[in-house]
This record gives sequence, structure tokens and C-alpha cells, in this order.
Amino acid sequence: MNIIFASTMDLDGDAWIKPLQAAIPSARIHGWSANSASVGADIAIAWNPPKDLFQRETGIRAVFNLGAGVDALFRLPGLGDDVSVVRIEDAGMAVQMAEYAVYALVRASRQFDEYERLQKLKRWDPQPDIQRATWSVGVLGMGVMGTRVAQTIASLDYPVAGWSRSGKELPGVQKFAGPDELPAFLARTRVLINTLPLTDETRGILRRETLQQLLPGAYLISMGRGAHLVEEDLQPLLDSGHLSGATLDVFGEEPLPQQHPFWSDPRITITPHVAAASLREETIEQVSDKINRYLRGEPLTGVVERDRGY
Ligand code: NDP
Ligand code: OXD
Repeated sequence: MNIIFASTMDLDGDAWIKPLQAAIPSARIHGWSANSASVGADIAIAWNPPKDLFQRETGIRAVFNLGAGVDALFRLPGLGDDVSVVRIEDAGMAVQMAEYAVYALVRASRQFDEYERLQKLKRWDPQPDIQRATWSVGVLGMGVMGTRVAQTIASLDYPVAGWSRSGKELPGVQKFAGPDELPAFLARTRVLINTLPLTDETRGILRRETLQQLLPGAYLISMGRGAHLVEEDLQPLLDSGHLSGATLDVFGEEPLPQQHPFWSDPRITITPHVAAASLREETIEQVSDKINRYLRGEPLTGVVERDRGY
């Protein structure tokens, strides 16, 4: 049984492959290198995979993704419909997503940007107290990430709602489900937090028509994928005042190109796709457990439903 560890990221190969090999003794794990021949891989462990992964390794039966989002895998040529795709579930990421969301939310709701500006002017100038009921938060996607985000924000007593395909019941979180309930969800939301996976259905979901349905002065926090946002729609909505700001972790092109107008817009906070990192130890433990189960023919969680795309 051969496993290819396939990543174009600048990962320290030894730091991943050695512990993975120790945890999966019944298989041989090979590193990917750009101009080598096929190693006859049966399984791939992938993160930001090389474009020709499935064209070179045509015997792959299962891919284990080192992150939560699998959209990059589906863009690769040669991924057969019968190949199992398995993703990481949480492994320390959900709490990071919750921190990121809370940081961006509280900066807006408690006016920390304004206090930063006032400090530069040496002005002691208390702003109006927070009216928490007016800071209604809506979380797009109520999976592993969205659930943790919504629960954390609900624990801070903000009014929170969650939108998903099937509708998730969670104490203290108002439930919205499917396209029919999206308008009502948007209409009650002031701070919109995106934790959706990128699929054919969710691509471009953050566009003028949807963002316009948010409460006036709305704030956008996006941690899903860049292609959820129609980027050219954002600044006109900020200019009109309908949106008051945005914190974005993901972009259509990453790294965000130097000439991109978002860089120099003070209403937009940019981070370089770091809302939640795949933590090495937790990820190795989870992925090796999943692969060992797969090799023993046991049931697995985190298997992507190919027709849904997540
Ligand atoms: P999950 O599969 O656990 O959750 C996905 C959620 O999105 C589910 O609630 C699902 O609904 C909902 N959803 C999917 N499609 C639709 C749709 N068409 N309409 C409404 N709801 C939909 O994924 P995770 O929570 O683990 O991860 C979500 C995404 O977060 C990843 O795919 C990745 O893109 C992003 N991510 C970003 C990171 C970063 O650092 N920026 C780090 C980690 C993840 P239902 O519950 O009904 O199935
Ligand atoms: C992920 C990510 O999908 O880091 O895990 O974006």
C-alpha cells in the first residue's frame, strides 16, 4: 500500500511524513516531488495539492485532505468520481475560527477602531454604550466551524442566527434553512459571518443582491473561501454606507495581488488565510486514524458527499 503526501505548500516534509509513517505502519508514505515518476500511490494525503496529482498517480482510490475545505481538490483534473474524498473535521480549527469571528465582531460592536483613532489624537472620549440587541449576528454555514462560531457568539449574549442547508437546532441560535429562508436570515442580520464551504451552490453568495438585504450599516466577516464574495460588489456597498466594513481572510486570488484595491481600503481588514490553521499534531493524529480505519475497512467520518461538494 503506497501513500503519496502531496502538497505544494512549504511544509517541512519530515515534520509531517515521519510521524505519519510511524502512525500508519502498514503503508509506505512517499513525498511528492515535481519531476518524479509515479510511486504507484493508492492513497493521497493532500493539502494545496499539485495540479497533476491525479494525472500522475492514476491508481489513487482515496484522498485524505489536510484541511476542512475540499474545493481545491475538486478543481484538479483526473479526480475520478469513484475516489473517496475525506476531510479534516475540526482538529483545533473551530476554536480558532470562533476567536477570529469574535475579534472582528467585537472590534466593530465595541468601537475599538474608533478608540484606536482617538488614542492617536490623545482624546479621552467615551463612545455610546453598546446596544447589544442591535448587533444581530448571522452565521452562514452551521457545520463544524459555524456551530462553534455561533455558540461562542451566543455565549456573549449577541442575538445569533445560523443558516445552513438542513437547518441546525442549537440552543440560543435562531435556525434558518435553505434558499427560501435566506432572505429572512439576511434581513435580521447586521454582522454576517461566512463559514460556508465553496460549492457550485455557494459560489458568489456574497454579492450585491444578498448583501443589500442585510440591515443598514452591516459588517461582513468572511472566512469561507474567496470565491464566495463577488469582490467588485463590496466597495460600492461600503461607499453607499450600506456596509460599514469587512474583515476578510480569504480571496479570489491568494496571495492577494499587490494592486488589489482592498489593500488600501481602511474599511477592509485583510488577513492572509489564517483564520484557522491546520494544527500539525492534531491533524496528523486525525488523518492517520482515518487512514488506518480506511485500511481496515471500518466506517469513517468526514467523507465528502460528492454530489453536494462538501
Ligand atoms: P462542514 O461541512 O462541517 O459545514 C458546512 C456547512 O455549510 C453545513 O452547515 C452545511 O449545511 C452548510 N452548507 C453547505 N452548502 C450549503 C448551501 N448550499 N446552503 C446552505 N448551507 C450550506 O464544513 P466546516 O464547517 O468544517 O468548514 C466550512 C468551510 O470553512 C470549509 O469548507 C472551508 O472553506 C472554510 N475554512 C476556512 C478556514 C480558514 O482558515 N479561512 C479554515 C477552515 C475552514 P448542512 O449542515 O445542512 O449540511
Ligand atoms: C481549510 C482551510 O479549509 O484552512 O482547512 O481553509
